[in-house]
Amino acid sequence: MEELATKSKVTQLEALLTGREGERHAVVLQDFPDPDAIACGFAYHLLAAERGIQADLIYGGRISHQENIALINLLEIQMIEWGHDEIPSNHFQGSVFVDNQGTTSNLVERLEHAGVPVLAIVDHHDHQGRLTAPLFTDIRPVGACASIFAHYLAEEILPLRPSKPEHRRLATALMHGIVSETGSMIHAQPFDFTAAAFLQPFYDIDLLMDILHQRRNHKVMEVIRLALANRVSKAGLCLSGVGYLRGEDRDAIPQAADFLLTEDTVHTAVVYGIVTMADGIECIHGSLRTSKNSLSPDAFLKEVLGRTEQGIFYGGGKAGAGGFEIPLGFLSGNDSEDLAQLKWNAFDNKIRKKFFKKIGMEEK
Ligand SMILES: [Mn+2]
Repeated sequence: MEELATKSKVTQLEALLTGREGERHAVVLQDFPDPDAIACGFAYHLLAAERGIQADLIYGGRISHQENIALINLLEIQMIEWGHDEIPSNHFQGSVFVDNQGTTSNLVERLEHAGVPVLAIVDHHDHQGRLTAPLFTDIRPVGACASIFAHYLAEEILPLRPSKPEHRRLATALMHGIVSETGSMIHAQPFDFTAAAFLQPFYDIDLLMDILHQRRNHKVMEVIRLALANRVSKAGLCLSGVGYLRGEDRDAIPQAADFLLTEDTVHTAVVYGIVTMADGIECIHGSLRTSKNSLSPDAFLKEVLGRTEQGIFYGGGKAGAGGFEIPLGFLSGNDSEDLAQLKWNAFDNKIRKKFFKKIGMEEK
């Protein structure tokens, strides 16, 4: 079944890429790209390059996780931190969304404003309904988005050669994406295992080890300490607010959630904090991790947090993990210490109330 689906998708994707020589595409990653997204972007970059198309990997936030920095440095993957600049019209002839559907990228509105058509969406999160790509959409609930690209490669959309260094780097990136996205294959599905088996002859084991064995930096350790100190658990749900964080430290949040999930009485951990970006704009970022099979992070976060007046959900996810972003809008900005503390308390309380209410455990 999956094989047939992949074959027809590869035919469609080849048709999409034909006759586009000389074009420049924006490969849009989520604002805080993870290894799965980076690998998928790199895959699109190489298969587009083969057809004379330049594909730039762009993202609107930061890369802060030490493992991700190692990944792009060691595998020589070019990424563009777009920042707050407008996107000039005619700069890109199309956009491609990998490992996201535009709901976790602040570049979407600027791309729309510049009139850049959405050419393709390849993702493994549940349908988010924000964007449509009439020419090419491949959304499947598999363990890693990188597995989808590995299956495209197995169908020879770009025939891999072990002698080509960039092909070895691509296979290594995809393998790393699959491993990190599936909790070291524990949550992997048959589709992810066959993807990994296909990549095995091509990836570089030493490089993979180097990327995986990055140590945690001091800030991440501090956020984990805060997450431990502030955690409140009820009926297996563990919540922890870690207060204010700089944009470059934002990736400590999912790492803290991973850590809280290791407590034996916890099946679901949620860690959140107020992240301040360079221009003073603030936004609550949260990560959810669960080991409970019956809990859908996507549905759970949508029900708990709801959506904006524009109808966009604050959160979403996939099997085992999810995330949310709540912009503080008017309440953003550098405040006095007292006001900052008040603001944090208000959001912290509100978030805790909403989550505990959902599981029938109201806070006193
Ligand atoms: Mn992913």
